Amino acid sequence: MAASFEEAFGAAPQARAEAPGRVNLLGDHTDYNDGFVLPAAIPQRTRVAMRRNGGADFALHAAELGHGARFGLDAPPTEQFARYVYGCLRLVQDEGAQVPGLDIHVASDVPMGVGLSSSAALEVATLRCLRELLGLGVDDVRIAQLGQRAEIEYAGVNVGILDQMASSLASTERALFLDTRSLERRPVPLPAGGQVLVLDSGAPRSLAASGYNQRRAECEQAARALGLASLRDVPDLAALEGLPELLRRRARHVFTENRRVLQAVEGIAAAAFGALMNESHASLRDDYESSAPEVDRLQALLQRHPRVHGARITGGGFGGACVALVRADSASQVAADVLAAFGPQGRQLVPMP
Ligand code: GAF
Repeated sequence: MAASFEEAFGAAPQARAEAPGRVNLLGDHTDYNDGFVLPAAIPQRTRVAMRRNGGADFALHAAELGHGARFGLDAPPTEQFARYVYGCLRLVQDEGAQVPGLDIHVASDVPMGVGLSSSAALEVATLRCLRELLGLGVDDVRIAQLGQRAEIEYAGVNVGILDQMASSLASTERALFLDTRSLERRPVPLPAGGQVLVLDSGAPRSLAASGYNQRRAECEQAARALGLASLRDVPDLAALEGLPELLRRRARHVFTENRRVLQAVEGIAAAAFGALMNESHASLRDDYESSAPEVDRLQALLQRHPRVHGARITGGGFGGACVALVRADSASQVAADVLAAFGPQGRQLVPMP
C-alpha cells in the first residue's frame, strides 16, 4: 500500500489532519451512563490527507484496508474500516456541507483492536481534515459528537462519547476529566511520581461489539427498573438492592467506577490512584464481566510488581490492553519484567518502545 498521499494519488493533498488514540486511566463503561471518565491521549496518531478528485466518488487508501476502496455517498462500503470514513462524510453532508468527490489517504500507528480507540482517532482525524478542506464551522466538541454518531450509525457499535472527546480534546501530558452528561471538562495532572505504561495482552477483542451492546442494554434496563434517567443518578449502593442479581452487579460497577473517578481527580497520591485502578479492574472483571482471562493474568502480574502503583484493563474490554501507573522512570523495567513472565503474546504499547 502507498505510504503517502503523493504515492497513492500522484499529487499533493489539499488538506491534512491528525488525531491521537487514547488510553482511559479510570472510568470505563460509565460514559453511556452519563458518568465520569479520565482518559489521556497516547503518542500514536492517525493521519488523514485529502484532495478533491473532480468527481462525485471517494477513493480511500489505507494500509489497514490492504487495498484501495471506492465508494459513493449513496451506499456504505463493505469494509468496516472504510465505514468510519464513510460515516464522517455522510454526517458532514447531513450538516449541510457540499461534499465533493475526494481522494483520501490514511496512515496510522494507533494499535487497532486493543482498547486504545483507533476508530475514534480515524473519525476525529477524518472530520478535522474535512473541516480544514471545506472550511466547516465545527468546534472540537462537535467533531467528537459527529465521530460518535459515525460509529453508532455506520459501524454498528452503540458507543458513548469517551473516545471521541479524548481523541479530540485530550493531551498526552495530562489526563482529561470529563463529565459525559454536561461535557464539562478540565485537564488533571497525573499523580506526582507516576508514569503511564500500557501493555497489550494479545487477547483478541472478538466479542467486543456484541458484549458491549449487551452491557449497554443491561445498564439501560437497570436504570429503567430504578426509575432513573441513567445510572449516573443512582444515589447510593442501597438503592440497588431491589434489582435482579445481574443488573445489580452491572449497576454497582457503574456507581463505584464513577466514585473512583471523582476520588482520582482530587489530587491524590500515586499510590492511592493506583489502588483505585486495581479496584476498577476487579469491578470490571467481577461485576461488569467485561475482562478476559489473559487480561486478568496480565493485570495480576502488573499489580504484583513492586514498582507498579496499580493497573487495570482499559477501554471497551473483552480482551485487549492493560494500563498501569508505575513509578517514575520505571516503565521499561516493569514492561521487561512483566512481559518476560507473561509470554511472547504480550507487547509494550505506551511509552512507545
Ligand atoms: C469503548 C467505547 F467506544 C467508549 O464509548 C466507552 O464506553 C468504552 O468502550 C468503555 O469505557 O471504547
